[in-house]
Amino acid sequence: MKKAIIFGITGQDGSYLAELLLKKKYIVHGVIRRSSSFNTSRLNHLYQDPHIKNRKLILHYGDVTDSISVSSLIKKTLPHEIYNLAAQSHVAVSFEVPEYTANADAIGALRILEAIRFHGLEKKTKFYQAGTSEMYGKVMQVPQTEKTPFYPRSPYGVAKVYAHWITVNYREAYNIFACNGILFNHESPRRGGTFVTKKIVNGLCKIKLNLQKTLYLGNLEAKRDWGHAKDYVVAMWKMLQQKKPKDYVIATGKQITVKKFVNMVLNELSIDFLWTGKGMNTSCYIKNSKSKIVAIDKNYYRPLEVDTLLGNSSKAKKELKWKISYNLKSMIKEMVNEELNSLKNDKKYR
Ligand code: NAP
Ligand code: F7E
Repeated sequence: MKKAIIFGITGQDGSYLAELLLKKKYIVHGVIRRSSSFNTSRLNHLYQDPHIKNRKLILHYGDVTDSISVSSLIKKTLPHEIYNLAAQSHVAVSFEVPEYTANADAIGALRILEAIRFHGLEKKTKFYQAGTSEMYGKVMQVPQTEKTPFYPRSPYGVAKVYAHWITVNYREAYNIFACNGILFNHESPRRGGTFVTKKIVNGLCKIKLNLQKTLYLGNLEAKRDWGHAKDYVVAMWKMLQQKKPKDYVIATGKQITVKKFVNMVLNELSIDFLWTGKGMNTSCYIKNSKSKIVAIDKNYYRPLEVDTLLGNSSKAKKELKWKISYNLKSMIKEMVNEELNSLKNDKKYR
């Protein structure tokens, strides 16, 4: 029976990956951080009581900024596969907490790789590093491939470039089966509330249900290549099942602006709308009314922006036989439906 350990199991991707691996009959060890409030809501449906014999999902406290906890967890579990999804993953927040972001997102990867080497697990344990399109930043080529040079534009992007290269370095120096997934933005109903897609879906659903008047956003002109997290975790697993460890771009190959994403959500909610103004003065109204439903707040602009991202995942399609099952429309439909249901069931609003 295969054993995997997921650092970052409580996050969006961690929860989908845990589901996938449990379905494939893995024993899944998940690393969670101690928190004063529960941080396991995305895992509730998978949770198994510690008193159950032969349980398949086992949670451990740990933190990728704490070498000893990383090392002892790896020694204790002796996993066949390690997925490093742990990160301070918010780009805007990385400008506010750059040092912590570097510690967790850059050195975190090194700590795991060093533990594999230190415990002599180079031949047994495969490693996946959660890389990101943010490493391309100010893009040097369109669309971006595995060969496109990096030009990160945030402390988050810079930290992830270190994690990328240290993964390549340990692969080449110690023959560890280590892969970098270079994943473009991926979303789902489980996306954290401060990322733009979830924030838009949540805000506009509340407006639809008369629970909120206006949604405040930042730069509406940024273009992103948005896919569904459920499809993207399949690619992570596939990378570790290949004969040779390699790096892969995972993307849809389509991009739209944040503004167009807003339009698609409004259409899904059957709200007729009209945009007015430009730049900071852009607003969106319910058609033929004075209800301003979207406005700009300059606080949501970043010190530096990544203007456009578009991925080419031909290599993953060919070598991993990786396929996408969602398109943007079906993903938005799922996000909107789940949001409306959860708002309607939320005691706060009943
Ligand atoms: P997410 O929802 O923010 O989840 C991040 C996970 O990392 C959470 O479980 C979080 O724990 C954990 N974590 C944070 N700091 C940690 C630390 N010091 N030690 C241990 N765990 C820590 O992110 P996601 O969207 O699932 O993304 C997963 C990974 O892929 C991240 O590394 C992200 O940077 C990367 N990535 C994401 C995207 C995307 O579009 N989603 C694209 C490319 C790459 P808590 O729950 O306690 O906060
Ligand atoms: O922003 C703009 C913002 O925070 C997308 C992370 O998963 O994907 C994610 O990073 C765009 C940016 O994602 C708001 O300026 C406008 O241009 O949803 P986001 P991100 O920065 O692309 C990459 C691949 C990762 O690896 C990261 O971990 O939307 N935007 N108005 C806004 N963004 C936010 N958050 N909030 C706004 O109000």
